[in-house]
Amino acid sequence: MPAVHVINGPNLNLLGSREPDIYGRATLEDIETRLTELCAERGVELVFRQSNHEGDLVDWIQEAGRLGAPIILNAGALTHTSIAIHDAIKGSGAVVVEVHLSNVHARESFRHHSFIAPVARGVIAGFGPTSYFLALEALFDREIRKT
Ligand code: CA2
Repeated sequence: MPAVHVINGPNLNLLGSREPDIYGRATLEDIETRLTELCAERGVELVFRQSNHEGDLVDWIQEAGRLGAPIILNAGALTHTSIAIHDAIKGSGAVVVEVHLSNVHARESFRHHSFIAPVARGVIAGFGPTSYFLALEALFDREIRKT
């Protein structure tokens, strides 16, 4: 069974250190730890990555697509700008759940548009780290053979 790939974009390495009123106090490492536990309970491997560079995200999406691995993707601000990520998802055929910690629709209008949503299987936003856990649950329920 392919691993679940979690891909995080620019500035998400800062989680837990700044803007706790918007993004909460959990660090990316806290999220990784909990996702690893949830995957272990189901006997599924987790690949968890973060980069501040768009090309890394494109490479990792293509890689997951080749492996037939589902992706939980928080592309950060690239969500609202990146045609390259849109094309990578479409071209790789990867199953993607787009996630956001914050409710992007309740924030500035430039966060309301996503280049990822049209090529994602689904979108979860606004629940802090729980957005990632809900995305994993959705993948287990809909995309990954149950153990
Ligand atoms: O809500 C989300 O998960 C976002 O993807 C986070 C992005 C933002 O550009 C999106 O519109 C919504 C920003 C990630 C930056 O995270 C920081 C965390 C702490 C301090 C500074 C930035």
